[in-house]
Amino acid sequence: MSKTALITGVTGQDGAYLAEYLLKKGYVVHGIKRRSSLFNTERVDHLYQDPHVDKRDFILHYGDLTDSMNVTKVIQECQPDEIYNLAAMSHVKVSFDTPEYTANADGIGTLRILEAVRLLGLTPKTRIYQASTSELYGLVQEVPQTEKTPFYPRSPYGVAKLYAYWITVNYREAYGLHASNGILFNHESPIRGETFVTRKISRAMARIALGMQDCLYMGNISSRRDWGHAKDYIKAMYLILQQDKPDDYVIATGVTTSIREFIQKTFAAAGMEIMFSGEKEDEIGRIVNIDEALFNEKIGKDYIDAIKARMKNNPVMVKVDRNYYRPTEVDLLIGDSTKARTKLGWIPKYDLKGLIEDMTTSDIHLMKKETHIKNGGFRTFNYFE
Ligand code: NDP
Ligand code: GDR
Repeated sequence: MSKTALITGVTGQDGAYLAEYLLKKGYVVHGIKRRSSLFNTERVDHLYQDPHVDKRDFILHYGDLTDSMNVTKVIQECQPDEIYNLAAMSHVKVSFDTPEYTANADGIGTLRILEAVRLLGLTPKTRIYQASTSELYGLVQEVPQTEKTPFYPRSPYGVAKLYAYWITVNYREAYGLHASNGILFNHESPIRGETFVTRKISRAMARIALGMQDCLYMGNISSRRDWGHAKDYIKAMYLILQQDKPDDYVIATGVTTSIREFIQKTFAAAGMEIMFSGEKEDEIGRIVNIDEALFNEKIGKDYIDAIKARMKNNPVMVKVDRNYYRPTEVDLLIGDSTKARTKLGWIPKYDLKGLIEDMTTSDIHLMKKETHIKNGGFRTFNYFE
């Protein structure tokens, strides 16, 4: 008998990779998608199955974590062996604009799932994974951060996730639910949301190299993150739910990098050397050197003259815009995932270089497609968020 999994947030970065991974393992995968005025399933369209086909193994349900009745109904319908609760308003900066909604979806949403499992009598059957986050550490109390490091969240998102973390622990202790937290540090990929910093940088690098964008406007580029690849991190989620006993695990690479360095590494991946000067809001990043062979290989010979002219006439490619600053910032994250590596046997395949290579290759390809569309006389759009 194949196992059944329910993934909330299946249309998101992690949900899409996890769905693909579980389907390959022979699972029947149910996912919750939100109703939207446009199709919003691009990341899982390759997994889509016609509802008229018999014996589907990938089934989408309309739903929303802010709706208890819906959450309970979907869980009752699919009777899952495993629930991966990945749905969330996941953007830290946006959570300052929508704090109440974020608390409802990210905090109480988790409670709705736990309570539904309990009330439906599924406690002995259903295991639950809660998408906890390194944002819980916020103003870090210890370096590196482990499962024992005290939390100090710094955003409405972090605070909502703090509730979700503890209610998961509480339901485990109070009712014996197999409910676990994965405290995942930042993880990225070619399908990362375009407004998160790594994807914003990777897209902008490709657009600038292809002459489609002038400048990359950034917020605080001094903060440091521990970045891994989403493909590695969804495997940790799966492993956490395969353990006999529920528990909480830090998932991280143990390497921390500043946003500034990430920009430099991303441009360098296509042969462009960026040098920074100035301070705070006056800091700028200029292109100071081009590795022609690498640029030609990654971007194409057709674009080399334009980038050389750019270096001569208008070398500033990165500027700071304080609108991207956050009211309270998380300055430094670096995780110690020894527990996950020893107990789960989790070993990530990607390092930062591999991650950047994967993201930039994909975004260069995507932006070249956009140049073809533009050259064909059609309009293309860019969103500066
Ligand atoms: P995404 O933002 O890519 O995906 C979030 C998903 O949640 C989307 O499918 C989104 O739907 C859905 N969603 C949002 N609000 C609701 C709601 N009210 N009801 C139902 N579904 C909703 O996030 P990631 O894939 O990057 O992250 C997955 C989870 O892991 C999130 O909970 C995030 O907070 C957490 N996390 C992520 C980390 C990371 O670095 N990526 C690190 C640590 C934790 P739609 O597509 O319609 O917007
Ligand atoms: P984060 O990711 O807040 O860590 O949350 P994000 O990529 O948004 O920011 C990382 C750091 O970059 C700085 N930054 C900018 N960020 C964005 N988005 N845009 C900018 O222009 C910019 N300039 C500088 C930020 O200030 C921050 O310091 C992510 C999300 O996936 C959460 O859901 C998840 O829980 C955590 O990672 C772990």
